[in-house]
Amino acid sequence: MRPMNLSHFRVVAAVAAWLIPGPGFAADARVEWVKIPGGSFRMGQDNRDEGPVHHVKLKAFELAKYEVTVAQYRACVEAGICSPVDAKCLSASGLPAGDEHPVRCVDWNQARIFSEWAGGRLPSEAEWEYAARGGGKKQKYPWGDEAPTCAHAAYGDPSCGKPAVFPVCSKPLGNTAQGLCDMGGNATEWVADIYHISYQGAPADGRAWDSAEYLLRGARGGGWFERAPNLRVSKRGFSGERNQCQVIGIRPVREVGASGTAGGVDWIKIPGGKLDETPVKPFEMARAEVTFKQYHDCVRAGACTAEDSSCAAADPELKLASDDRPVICVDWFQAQQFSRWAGGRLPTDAEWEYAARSAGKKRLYPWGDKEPACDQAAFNGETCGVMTTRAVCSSPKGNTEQGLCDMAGNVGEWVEDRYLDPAAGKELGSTVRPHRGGSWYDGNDALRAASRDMADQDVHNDDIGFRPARSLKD
Ligand SMILES: [Ca+2]
Ligand SMILES: [Ca+2]
Repeated sequence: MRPMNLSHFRVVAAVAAWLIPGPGFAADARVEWVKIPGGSFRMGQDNRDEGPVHHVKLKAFELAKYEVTVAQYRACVEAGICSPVDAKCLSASGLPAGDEHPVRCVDWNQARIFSEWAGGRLPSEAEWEYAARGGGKKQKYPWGDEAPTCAHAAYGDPSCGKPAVFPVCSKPLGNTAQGLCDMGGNATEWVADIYHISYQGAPADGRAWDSAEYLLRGARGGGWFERAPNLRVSKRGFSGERNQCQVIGIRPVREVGASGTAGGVDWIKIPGGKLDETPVKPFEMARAEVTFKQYHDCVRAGACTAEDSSCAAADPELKLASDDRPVICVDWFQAQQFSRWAGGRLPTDAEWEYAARSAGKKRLYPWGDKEPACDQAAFNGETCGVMTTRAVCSSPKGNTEQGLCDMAGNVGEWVEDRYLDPAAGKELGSTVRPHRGGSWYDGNDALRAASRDMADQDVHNDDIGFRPARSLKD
């Protein structure tokens, strides 16, 4: 491990019994996705920050039917992925916060992390407005042009009583043509974009606008306390990225066919067996670490967020950011995004080690017990020359018996599980993840199949990448 990140430290361990099952992802999130057909539309209106009106063309996407509820968010906290909401903020002013009410008091990063856990991401501002217009229609409110009433939206009109949040989808008259609830009012909704004071220079392809003008993030749809004009589909709001306020909640988006077979992954079947005493079912694993080229295909498809390019380019003479080399500087969530886009998931810690030991054999390294040679792995070997990554699968003498490349060295690989403290036999922290196999920066010991390193799930490091796995259908 490179010494650049103090949140990392090495623990070498070989006991698989500490493993706990990975989080259940979308199954626990129970998001109801609504398909929004692609098209082009005129975004905004010529009024202060809502202009200039401009053309945006979008691919089809899927948006959550309703704002993320208190119960959905709690499932993410219980899975160890999301950080808890400030309960005082949620119940401030006597606002209700039952299971079916929209979660609020989440900052932008909490919203992003929930969305990724649910198999999606935060919508771009363009996607949000296109969806609020019932698929890009020229209309004033999510339901059409009719002025808002208490039956259309949870909002702050005095005739509707004391302003309050409602259980999601309580105002079906206000649904969009595709059936999205509460796009006007109830919780305001974070979007992915950095807020800009006009649309001058905004992307025309529906992507989030993420260049910095101010460090504010967009939030759309008005809210439970707002007057009627602020429910209009073009109305823009914003807040500080770290602000947890009583108003703003979450609605995730995902790519259509997010569980497809994209990514050009070469899947290798790994037969079932035992890792020491732990049974391992047959599964498939990517032959190679995911490359920069593969990862950038996912970014272009809008299914992955870009790697940290400043991290990847920190040592330009090492050429780490080459197309055919393993992608680095991606956090655990990005590794998950790509894996889902490719029709898989991250391997469990047990699957990874089982595969590295050529289907569970008792051996130190993928090839046996001999110490690594320079033609078996990209690693910190004394006689191997400049330390850097190699094109994936260019050290075939180091392959496993099933043909997996670079399970020792090149880049360390994120796995799905949380990290358990070997001494205490319990979680080290809900945000710490193992990564396996050692890297171009490590010596022999870290390359052992049983060696386990760890990092916070948010870090982007120049020696951590990943490879996906997928379950075999019965
Ligand atoms: Ca809303
Ligand atoms: Ca590796």
